Amino acid sequence: MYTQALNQADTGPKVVEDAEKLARFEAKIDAEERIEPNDWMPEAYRRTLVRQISQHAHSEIVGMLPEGNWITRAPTLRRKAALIAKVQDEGGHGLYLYSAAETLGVSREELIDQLLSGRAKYSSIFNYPTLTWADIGCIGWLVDGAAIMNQIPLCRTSYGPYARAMIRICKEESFHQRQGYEIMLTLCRGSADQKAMAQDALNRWWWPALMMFGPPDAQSVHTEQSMRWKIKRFTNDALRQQFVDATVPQAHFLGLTIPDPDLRYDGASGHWRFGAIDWEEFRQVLAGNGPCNRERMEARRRAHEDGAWVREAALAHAAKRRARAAIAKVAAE
Ligand code: FAQ
Repeated sequence: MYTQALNQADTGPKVVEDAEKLARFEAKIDAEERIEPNDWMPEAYRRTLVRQISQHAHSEIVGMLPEGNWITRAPTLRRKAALIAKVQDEGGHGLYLYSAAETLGVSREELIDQLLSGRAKYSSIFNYPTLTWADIGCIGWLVDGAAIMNQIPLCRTSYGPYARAMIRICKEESFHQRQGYEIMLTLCRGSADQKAMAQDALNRWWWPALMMFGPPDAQSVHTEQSMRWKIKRFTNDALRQQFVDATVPQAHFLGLTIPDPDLRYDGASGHWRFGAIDWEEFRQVLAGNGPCNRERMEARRRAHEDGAWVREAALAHAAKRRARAAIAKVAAE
């Protein structure tokens, strides 16, 4: 497969050794075995994983902001407790994912620096504002719903630490999705104003949720290679379709209208066919021009600066412990 990429004419010992390593790596992938941190892997595989896992981690951390905005305004104590737990879970997901990325030889500092300097991406969805309480319902229902659709297959991704991290993350995302749907259900069974608020939130979150799955397959730079390496198990378009098929009946149950005049059920294929996505809006959000890009990055930079004393204190504590251990060792000798 990828071995063909090596220069066939060059048969020096290094090249032969690399070809053997590559063949062993490919055989493992083909046999559905996991690649572990100490296994040899092609540099491009390592880079792809660092990119995807770290962007995923950044998304979880930046993703805490839109909902964090509503913790003080949750309508009941029960809603507040659930929302705090959800936002904490997202912080936890970010930390597992940074740890998984670190097993690939990149440091946490480097990854955070990539985010704060604007060199690393995070999910487009978190650049939209949360204007009403119904937006919190929509984030759980649609954003976590889309995240689950994308992430369940990642439990079988070929890199061991990433796959294992995803198992717990998906269990928690499932709780998140249900709490969001339950908020929507409560609003839709409430007053006419509450139902209108739920519809308005759906109108604003529907299309950005579809964009979460990434560009169409024909324009996706990484899908083909990532599918061959079994990092990704499904293409962006396939997952987007699965999400639409699962979500449209849920909207109908709520009595809400999906804001897409072209949406129609195709009985022959069993799929809900949807209208054209505004990819220009997606490009703009990725370029930093979404409604909240600047605000989100500013909040993360401020949090990083505010946390500097914690990092410094932890390092000073670790240095003291090391010094004490060194003195105790000398005294014991
Ligand atoms: N936003 O060639 P592809 C969550 C970039 S977690 C921004 O198709 P790939 C939990 C892509 O990085 C949500 N950028 O790329 C939660 C690439 O740019 P690059 C995050 C995007 O990697 C819920 C370029 O476009 N989930 O929601 C987006 O094969 C509620 C070309 O794209 C994950 O990260 C986008 N939407 O496929 C938290 C899951 N889409 O790197 C709080 C893991 C694409 O070359 C509240 N990641 N790009 O500069 C993946 O499955 C994949 O990375 C995709 C993209 C599917 C996101």
